[in-house]
Parts: sequence; structure tokens; C-alpha cells
Amino acid sequence: MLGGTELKVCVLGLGYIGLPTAAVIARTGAQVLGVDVSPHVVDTVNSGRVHIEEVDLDGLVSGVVARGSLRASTQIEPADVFVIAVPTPFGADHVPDVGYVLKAATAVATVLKPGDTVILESTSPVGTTEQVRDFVADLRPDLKVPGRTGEGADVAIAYCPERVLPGRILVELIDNDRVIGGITPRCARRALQFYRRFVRGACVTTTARAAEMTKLTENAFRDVNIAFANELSRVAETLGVDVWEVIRLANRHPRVNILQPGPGVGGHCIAVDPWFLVHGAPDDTKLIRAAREVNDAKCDHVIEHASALIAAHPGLTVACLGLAFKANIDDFRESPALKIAAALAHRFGTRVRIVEPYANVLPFAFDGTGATLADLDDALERTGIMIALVDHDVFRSVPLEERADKYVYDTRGIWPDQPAAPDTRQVRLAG
Ligand code: SAJ
Repeated sequence: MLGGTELKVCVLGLGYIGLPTAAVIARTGAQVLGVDVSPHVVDTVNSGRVHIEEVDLDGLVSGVVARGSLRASTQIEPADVFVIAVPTPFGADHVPDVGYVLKAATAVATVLKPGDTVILESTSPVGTTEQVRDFVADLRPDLKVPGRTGEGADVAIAYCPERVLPGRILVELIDNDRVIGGITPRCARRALQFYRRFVRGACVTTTARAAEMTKLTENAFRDVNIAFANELSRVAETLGVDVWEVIRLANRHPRVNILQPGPGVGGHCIAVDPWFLVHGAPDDTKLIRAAREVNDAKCDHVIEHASALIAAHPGLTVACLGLAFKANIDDFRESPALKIAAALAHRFGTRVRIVEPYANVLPFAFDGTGATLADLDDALERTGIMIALVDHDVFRSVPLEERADKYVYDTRGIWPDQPAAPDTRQVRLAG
């Protein structure tokens, strides 16, 4: 059944992961239903359009919707495989909130039948897949669930984290290796059959708990390494050295590969997931917690530095370049650039212009500030101070002659040729 073209798949959550996943599965010939709580998202997908920006996604979705392989609904329906791809935010004190996952599991339980496979893809604290299993077991006492009834279970439940990079989602969904953790080995094998339909990368099986921790480990690894770069940028600033040059030189060592400092870490993954490890083992996560704090503090540091620069030049207007959480995407979630630009807008009001080619209007964080959205050419002509917050290609390609006469605070190291103005020397070097 799992390998056949008649496979019915239900993807819960049509966000940045769920929609591309649903579309890629639909392309294999499976009948895919995407379920989302938002009627707007459902209507958009059913009309063959997309509500998120991702390379090549619009063409793929319009194709599979036109062929009838993908449709969307606010209501769940019976299927052979259920893929849960809903958000897992954290609440107060960084406590993970798996409420959406359990809500999705509750919906799945209403239509689950023997032979079905349930796969959780949402980034989750260790133990969440077992929680899903327990939920299903309680709601459906008529079904034998895995791990509670030995290997003779009616349904398979597994965890398989998404690992795709925004901007490369459709490529990485196919090419990346997948870690598939079953509640039991049989569950893992069932889920493996499913992923083999569309994944070209290696699919490796393990336990659900190991797969959950693997995902959190990957993002904590990146966070810790970015924190190292951000800490270096602070050290270099204090010592009056160009951090970008130091990193370039250190990376010539065959076993050194330092990441890039920036204005802090954003997105819904790297700035969030390490907290799930901290919450799971608070006494054992000193480094992971410290990295989170270093990266968050970098954002505040940039606000203070930029504010000092702007306050020192009361006659000049300011361009904040970028709001996205990283280069060349339209995703503003947990974005340090947005936080910094909004803080500056609240402090300096109408002096602030925001340049973000991926925004049509300013996000609500700017309401009441008097700051305005400007295009890049306009900002280059009219502003005397530029704060580079995102390394979009379009910013990177601004030639020196268009910025040589400005005060520049380059938090991403995109303009190594920028001359140091006497009173901004430290600012420029800091990153
Ligand atoms: N950043 C830096 N310096 C760097 C690299 C990144 O400051 O050298 C910043 C970015 O500007 C951004 C943040 O870190 O604000 C995160 O960006 P990212 O490109 O490192 O990662 P994400 O959040 O887009 O995607 C990550 C990926 N995880 C890893 O690389 C380990 C992706 O593979 C995951 O699927 C994704 O998280 C996720 O969904 O968990």
C-alpha cells in the first residue's frame, strides 16, 4: 500500500514545511490533502496559489493542484499516512509548547484506522512522539498502539524531523538525508517506506527519542557556533580588530571553520530549538544556554551601537537595510533585523527609513513610529547613515561609490571595502 500510487496522505499544517512537503508528495502521484486551521491558507492553496515565498513552490503547487493530486481543507479526512507539520513555539520562560502537535494528534485520532502511519515532523522536545502515541491510545482504546502492545500494533507512529533550509526547501526536501525514529523498529520501517517515495538522500532509522534529540542537536550546534562568531565580534570590537578579517584568516586553518557574526540569530528554528534541550536537561546545558544568551545579547548590543551613531548625528536620516531574518527570503519571524529596526524607529521616528525589498508594507512593529518604507535607490540618495542588518544580495552589490560618503554600520560584513569614518571606526569594525 505505502509504495502504491493510490496512497492517501494527509499533511497537517500548511506552513513553510507542510506546504512544500505536501506538494512534493503530491508530485509522486499520491492523493494529498493539506489541512490547515486558516481558511485563507486553504482557499489560497485550492486556487493553486501559495501564501509563502519559497523558490519554485508556486509552480509546483499550481501544477499538483491543477492535476488534482493536492487539495486543502480545514477538516481532516481518513488517509493512509498522516504527516504532522505544525508549529512548536515556546511559552513563558522558554518552555516548549506542544499544544498544536497534540491538537493535530487529536484530529488524527478521530479518523485513524488499522494500517495507518502517523509521522511527526515538527521540531519537538524529546518525548513528544511518545506523548502523541499516548494521546492516540487514550482517544482510541479500540486500536493497538505501538510500544504499548509490543510489535503487533495496528498503527505505526514515528518521528522524522524536517531539516530543510528556507530558500532551498524544494531541493533539500529531496536531497537531504532523513533521520526516521520509530516508537518501535517496525514503526520506523513503515515510515521509511513512505519517505523512500520522494527522498533521494539516505534514510536512516533509529528510535523516536534519538531522532527528536538529533534535530534539536543540529540547530543547537549551529546556534553555539554562531554565538562563537558573535562573541568574537565583541572581542574584536573591544580590541580594535576587524573581526571579518580575523575569521577569514582563521578559516584558512584546515580544521577551523568559524561562522559569520551578525545582528543576532533569527528564524523559527535556531533561536528556539536549543531552548527545548535546555528545558529537557536544565542542569546539563550551560553552554547551549550561554550561546542563546550571547546571540540574543548581540541584538541588543547592535541597537545600542546604532542608537549612539544616530544620536551623534542629529541632522542625518537613517536607512535600516533589511528586516528578514536572513538573506534573500521574505521571512520576518524572530528576526533580529526587524527587532533592531523597530527599536530604532521607536527611538528616532521619522528619521528612519526601512529598506526591505521583500516587504510591501511595514510590519505592525513600526506602527506609530513615523518610520517609512523606502526603496534602496531612494535611501542611497537621501540618507546619511546606513545600518546594514540583512545580507540580501541586492544590498551586497551596492558599490562603494554609493556609500563612501555615508556613516555605515555593517552588522553582516557585506562591505569589506567600506572606508572607516573617524567617528565610526569601531562601529564599522564590530559587525
Ligand atoms: N546566521 C548567522 N551567522 C551564520 C549563519 C547564520 O548569524 O554564519 C543567522 C542567520 O542570519 C539567521 C539565523 O542564523 O538569522 C538562522 O539562519 P540559518 O541559515 O543558520 O538557519 P535557518 O533557521 O534558516 O534553518 C535552520 C537549518 N539548520 C541547520 O543548519 C542546522 C535548517 O537545516 C533547518 O531545517 C531549520 O533550521 C529548521 O527548520 O530547523
